[in-house]
Amino acid sequence: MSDIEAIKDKYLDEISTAGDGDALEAIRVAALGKKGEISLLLKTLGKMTPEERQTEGPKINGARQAVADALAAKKDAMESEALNARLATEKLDMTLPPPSAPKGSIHPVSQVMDELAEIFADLGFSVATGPEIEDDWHNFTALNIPDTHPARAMHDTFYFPQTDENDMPKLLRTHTSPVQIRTMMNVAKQTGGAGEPIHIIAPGRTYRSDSDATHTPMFHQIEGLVIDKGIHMGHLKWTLETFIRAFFEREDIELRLRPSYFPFTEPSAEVDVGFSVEKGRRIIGGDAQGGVDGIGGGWMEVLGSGMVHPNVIRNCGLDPDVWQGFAFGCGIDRLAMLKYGMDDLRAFFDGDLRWTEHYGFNALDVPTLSGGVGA
Ligand code: 2NL
Repeated sequence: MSDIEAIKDKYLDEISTAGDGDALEAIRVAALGKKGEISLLLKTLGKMTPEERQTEGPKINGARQAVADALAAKKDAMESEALNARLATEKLDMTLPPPSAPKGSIHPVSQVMDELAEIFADLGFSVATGPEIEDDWHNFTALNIPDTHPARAMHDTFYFPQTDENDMPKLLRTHTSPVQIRTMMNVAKQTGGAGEPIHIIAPGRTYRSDSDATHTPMFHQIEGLVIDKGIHMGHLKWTLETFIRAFFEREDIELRLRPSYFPFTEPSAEVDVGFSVEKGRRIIGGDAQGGVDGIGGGWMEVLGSGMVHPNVIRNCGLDPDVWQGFAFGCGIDRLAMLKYGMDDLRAFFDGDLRWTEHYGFNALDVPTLSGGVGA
């Protein structure tokens, strides 16, 4: 056997027993690298006689090719062996839950608004919306609020600077009532003043220049309006009772209507909800008159309401002798606090992620009546 055959066999032998990629690479460098044994042999071809070259050339080139082929084949074999080993040991368990992706949460105010929309949809109410920047007329005048009413004073209402004296003063709505005003006016317009029944709720942002532990300059309100024929206080009380019981998810909640005054309703009533005390905490519902000496129960004011003032109906272009109705209003933030147990209103609007993560709701937990609102 010639030298070149021996060299080739040596490398093929080494290749066949190489244990890993590093060993294989070392063999490649030793044989076919720049200063590799076979590379050096190839260089000797130049100094040979043509006859020698004719016999040695094919042998050396054959050896180079054989070693290169063996290296490539061994590399392939190693790789498929490694892959087979992984396939044999690694398993993907499709039944495991997927890794959790970062996700946001639904703010309690949004959750409560969705709950309210769901509860009132079941009673035949639809959701109405309108602009947050309003004018004097829709926010005050149409609602029978006289020019001298303290609610119009600068300290309560955010007014925009007036650029033109002839423009109506613009302001941030102080309640969502202008939404009902606009709805009634649209109905009057579309029916040529004849009118038709209205059952709406108007949830949304409202603004007052007020800021302390229980008041933020921006807060959320929901108002409800029913306009129909022969509507009376009994309809109002039943509707509020049904709403409050559905919202707090218990049947043993008493409502107490106290005579009150609002310019836009007559008669007007403030609505108290009965609470009881459990483990030192006030719980909506239960025996409001239980306990001893007023400890163990009581009444909490949560709503304002009344029969829509005839002037308001008339201001919107409808005939108050034909159409009557009731209306109510309450703070959404307060409802959320009472239901979900937050005690500081200001935290609602601080934007602290720790708060929203704690009190927020899963986006897939859409409130439904069948699932228990807020379940
Ligand atoms: C409260 C009192 C109330 C209304 C809002 C209303 C709206 C129209 C006509 C008549 Cl368009 N009334 N809304 C009525 C009574 C009370 O809210 O204490 N809110 C927090």
